[in-house]
Amino acid sequence: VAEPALDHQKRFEAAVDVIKKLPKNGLYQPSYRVMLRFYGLYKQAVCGPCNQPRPGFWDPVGRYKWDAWSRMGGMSSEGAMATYVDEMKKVAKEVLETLPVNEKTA
Ligand code: ST9
Repeated sequence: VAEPALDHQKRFEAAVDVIKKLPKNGLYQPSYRVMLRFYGLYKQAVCGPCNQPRPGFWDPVGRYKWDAWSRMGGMSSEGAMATYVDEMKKVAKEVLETLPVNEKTA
């Protein structure tokens, strides 16, 4: 039986890899909200809690990213990895369910 923490990490790495390999412009366009949610979980999993200063007025994108990361608070790295995988599965399921069925042959 595999170490549960290691298991989380493997699944997380696989999920990260899938997301990195998705085409930028596919059938499904995630909202900024969804992207920021994954971003926050990713940073928390990889870097731990956000302890950087919030970017200033001239970097609105940086501030959105910082906010998404900070929102994770003190969540553990393992918790962030597990949540990232769970939410990716949920989104993938939703996407696959809404894809048009155009292969009906019967
Ligand atoms: C489509 C296919 O339509 C339809 C069927 C698909 C069915 C399966 C669906 C699965 C759903 C998954 C949901 C997607 C949600 C998208 C989340 C995006 C975040 N995760 O190295 P950099 C950080 S597909 C989170 O410069 P890359 C990294 O730390 C059509 N964050 O860029 C850095 O921040 P900072 C839709 C990550 O490597 C910043 O991002 N296609 C991850 O060139 C930039 O990193 C898509 O949605 C990660 N895995 O790009 C494409 N990796 O600077 C989604 C890095 O602060 N993918 N970061 O350190 C992408 O947009 C990019 O691959 C990327 C990384 C942004 C995740």
